[in-house]
Amino acid sequence: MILFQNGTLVYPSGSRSADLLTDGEKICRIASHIDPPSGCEIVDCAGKLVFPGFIDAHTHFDLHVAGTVTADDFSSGTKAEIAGGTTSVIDFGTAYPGETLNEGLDNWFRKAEAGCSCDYGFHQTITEWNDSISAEIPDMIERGASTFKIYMTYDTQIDDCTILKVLQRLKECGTTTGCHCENSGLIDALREEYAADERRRKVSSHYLTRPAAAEAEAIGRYCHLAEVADEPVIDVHLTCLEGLEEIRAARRRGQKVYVETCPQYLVMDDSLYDNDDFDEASKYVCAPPLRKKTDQDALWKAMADGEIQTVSTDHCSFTIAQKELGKDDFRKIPGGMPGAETRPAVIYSEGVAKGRITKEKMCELLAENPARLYGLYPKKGVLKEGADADIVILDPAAERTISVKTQISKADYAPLEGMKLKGAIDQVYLRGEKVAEDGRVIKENRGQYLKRGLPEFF
Ligand code: DUC
Ligand code: ZN
Ligand code: ZN
Repeated sequence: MILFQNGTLVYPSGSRSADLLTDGEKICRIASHIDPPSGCEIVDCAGKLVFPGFIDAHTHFDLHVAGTVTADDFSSGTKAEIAGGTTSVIDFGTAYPGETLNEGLDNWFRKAEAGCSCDYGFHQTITEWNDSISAEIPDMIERGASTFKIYMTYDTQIDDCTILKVLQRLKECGTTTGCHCENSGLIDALREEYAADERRRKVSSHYLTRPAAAEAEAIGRYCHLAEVADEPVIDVHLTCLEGLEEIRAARRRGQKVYVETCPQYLVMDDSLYDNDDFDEASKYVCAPPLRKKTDQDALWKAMADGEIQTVSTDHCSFTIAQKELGKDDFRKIPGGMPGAETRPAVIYSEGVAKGRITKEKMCELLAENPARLYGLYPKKGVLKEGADADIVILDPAAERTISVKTQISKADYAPLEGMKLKGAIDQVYLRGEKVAEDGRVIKENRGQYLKRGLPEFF
């Protein structure tokens, strides 16, 4: 048993000073004062914030992209996550064209055999549609990969006709899907135009060929398809005000649209691409791309106002050498960046410590909402009797500086190198066991598979 004494326990509805007792893998009691049972270990949390373990519902570990594979597999990716306070991840399994959904999921289970240091689950990506794939949706739910992913761009994209059929089928099965929303045709046309001119094959063309309009149009279309299917949907990695306006319009029509954003869209902007040093500028290539400071402000406000439900990483890491695959042509730069170990600390420092959101809102965005939306609640996402004892102790008085030197991710750069953070993730417990302290993993490979239930449409 472990007794966490004198901490401030954080809940979306408000925080409370209380003691928390664990028994094995579970939280067994929460009260304003708990007398230590004999032989129990005591953790003094005075002056600290006690959060439920954070959930990262958007990772790409061991993913093949642009002729290469992400720097992080499940082993290094989940170590990075747990070190930073994330106790559960949901990665995007993919059934590529020609594969059954079951084969795609089997493949992701094999990837996770690399060893997981936090608990892990899968969404399943649908890249084609026919009667037999439709018939496999209940299998995915039965196997715990109960939510899905679709793309409106990349070679994994499906067209509008297919999206509608997918949404109708998922509605029948009581679940939903996230969607990568970007207008593929618009982007392809601009990429061809820019690439035709050798002087415009540089990194900055990446963001200029993926404008906010491409994202907003796709979000609007996705929402309208969902309106026809009468299906709640999830927009992953929202980056911009224009896209948010489309979501507001859908909600005014009475639709349920859940929105995720990521730290990179909150603290970095597109001026980072306007750098003649290829290695520097290409670090930030991801899709959708970084936007403007005005978009960052709109996203922070939307988080505070409850218009955004979750903050995940979209962790998709590459080394500088891998980014150099696109040295002569921006279209060949593998898209994505690392963020697994910094997400909670960055959201605390840039969000809570700067007064943009409350700590209670942070708890909602990084723990309770993803747990509810992705079928993990109340096992995960909340400090409650009977819940898993996934506990993160955050020291608001500590200060840290982000550096690649202490990074666990195999990306050999930190996008936020040198950023000074107020507050630090002090200790991390996974199902009652201390697994990380002060950014270091002290127990590896303790992660278990999360067989998730159906989403809760709150
Ligand atoms: N965007 C990226 O930048 N990388 C991986 C997938 C995605 O949608
Ligand atoms: Zn995406
Ligand atoms: Zn992604």
